[in-house]
Amino acid sequence: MYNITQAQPTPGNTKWFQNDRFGLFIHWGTYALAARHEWVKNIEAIPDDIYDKYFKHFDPDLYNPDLWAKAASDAGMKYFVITTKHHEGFCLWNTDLTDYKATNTPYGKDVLTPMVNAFREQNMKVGFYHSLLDWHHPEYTLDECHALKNNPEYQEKAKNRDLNKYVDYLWGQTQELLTRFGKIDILWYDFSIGKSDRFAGKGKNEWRSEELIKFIRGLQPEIIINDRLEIDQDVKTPEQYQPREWVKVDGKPVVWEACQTFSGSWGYHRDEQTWKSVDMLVQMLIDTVSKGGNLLLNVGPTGRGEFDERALNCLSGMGKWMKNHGRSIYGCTQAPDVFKAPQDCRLTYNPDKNRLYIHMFSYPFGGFFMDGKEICDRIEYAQFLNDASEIRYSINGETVSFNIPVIKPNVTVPVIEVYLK
Ligand code: FHN
Repeated sequence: MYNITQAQPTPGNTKWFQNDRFGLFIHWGTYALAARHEWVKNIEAIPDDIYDKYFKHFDPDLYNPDLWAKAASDAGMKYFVITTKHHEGFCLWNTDLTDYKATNTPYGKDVLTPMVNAFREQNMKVGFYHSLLDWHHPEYTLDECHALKNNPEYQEKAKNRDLNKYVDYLWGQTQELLTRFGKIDILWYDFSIGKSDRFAGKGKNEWRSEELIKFIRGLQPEIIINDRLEIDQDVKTPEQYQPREWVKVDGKPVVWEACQTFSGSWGYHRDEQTWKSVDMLVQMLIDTVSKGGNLLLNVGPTGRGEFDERALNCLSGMGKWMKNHGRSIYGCTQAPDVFKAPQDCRLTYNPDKNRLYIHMFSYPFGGFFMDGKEICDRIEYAQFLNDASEIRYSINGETVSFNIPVIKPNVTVPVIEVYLK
């Protein structure tokens, strides 16, 4: 039908990924008890023996991953990515390779297996985030991002470490994660560090990324791997901003996923107030898909094992919109260039159904127009997506004039679904 922009082919299976568009990121670890950002150990340069209090009090007695998965599914999310281990080194599963794990806390149980099962119950794909950084491992060397890089005692303790022993650990835990939990759809490593005046960097040579990627694909051939091993793989991962256009590598469009927080912190942050409105979140999702991308939105669960009220409100607000508008997101992508978005609108397009979706970020008074020969030639029928109520229109020259009601439909972002000839 149309020559639409397509992402470059990928080694992993990104077909479902580019269809599903919308996922949940979860950052959960000992930092949830500090409740003031997942980088708290770094921000406050907390020595291990003091930071240990969070390990010793990790007891999420209200943890019920079925509730998490239901909230995500009801929000319209189709996959999730969980921090199996974040930078502080704490592991959510019963790994054989360290004692710094959930099973050794007062909670005493593996929290990863029930989580994977709960999200699969909701027919959601499974992604594992895994930190390359590790501020707890005895062989992890100091670098520009290390929590204790300025701690003289720790500098002394860390000076003869062998990073290769840590990288062997990284490989070993990767093997555990990719062989103990069934089919894993996404592996989300995080992140490689540039060289600084004081410290060496950690990148593809240190992680042994090329061999690691081969190893991973040998274990899970379809898996999607992100770009943070310092070798581009299946998906680019812009973070905490909205790209202005389809993300490109060497001038060619690629599969991309923006990861964003609801508030200013990935980990649970009790006192952080910069929570995005549902309007803003819905517009971010639409804007992302209008540029051919995915959106991975993050929740930081509490130390009791719950999504807090603020997160649940965001998820349910998005779910309310997605319930009636999901078909302008799923299976959709950037619209063909021949269609020009009306003012304050974003377009998405479903190539299989040949339908165009006009997302109205502001609601005009008295008239709504779309210019261009193509829309005039190809429009066959139009309706509000939320209630399938017809939107009548007239064509004058090369402009379609939509006859929209004065009162905006009671939805976050009204969408006009245009059937094309
Ligand atoms: O340092 C992490 C941060 O805590 C968070 O996990 C984000 C999520 O993409 N990644 C790193 C910052 O880029």
